[in-house]
Amino acid sequence: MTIDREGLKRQAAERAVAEIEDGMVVGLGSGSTSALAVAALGERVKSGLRVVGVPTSAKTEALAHRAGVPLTTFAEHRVLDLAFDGADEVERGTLNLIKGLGGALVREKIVAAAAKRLIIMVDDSKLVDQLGMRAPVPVEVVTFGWQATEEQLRALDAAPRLRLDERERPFLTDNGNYILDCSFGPLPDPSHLTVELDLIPGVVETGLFLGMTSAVIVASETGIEVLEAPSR
Ligand code: A5P
Repeated sequence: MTIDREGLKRQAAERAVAEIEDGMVVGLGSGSTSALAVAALGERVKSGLRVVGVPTSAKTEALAHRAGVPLTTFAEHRVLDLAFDGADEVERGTLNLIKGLGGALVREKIVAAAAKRLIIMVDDSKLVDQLGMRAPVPVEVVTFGWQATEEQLRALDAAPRLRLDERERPFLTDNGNYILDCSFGPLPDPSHLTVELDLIPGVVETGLFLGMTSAVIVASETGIEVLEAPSR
């Protein structure tokens, strides 16, 4: 029997949205799971919940408008009460993440860092024993001299690939940058790698989200499990 991944994502999304309380400022993630959460939040707003959201992408902004979720910006709110988002990989134990296969990693990381609580929603296929086992690490780079940046990534054995859009042109992020998807393989020391990547000129941000997660809501065929982050 095939697993209903969409149904699992919906369950995780609804569980995350149940944590949102009246008056909260909420970071709205990007990707298919976050889209379901924005829709669920819209339903709660229609029933009287008062919240404002900070979207992590133009796509999420449009979805929030459609769902009737009022929006705000960092000009009004520098600290968010809670942010919800999906992930491409979640490392068991540490709850470190790889994010950005949807291309919104820079804004997602800014929102995650500004949130008192970051709730990640996944189905169980995203859980891994070590980051890098399934997904590449997306690295957002400025377009100027991206080939030189790529060369420096190659020197780190990243096997970088310029991300293309559906028309085979370079994929442009909401920030007007490119993404190089870097396949390092399993990452025993992602903290060290983050430092190395951040030192490369032209690198804007990476999809390694380390020590940011508060909790992960995992939906599987056996039900919902909430993994709380280890105390830091
Ligand atoms: C967007 O840039 C990503 O970080 C998404 O949060 C991630 O790709 C998960 O997406 P899905 O919810 O579509 O699996």
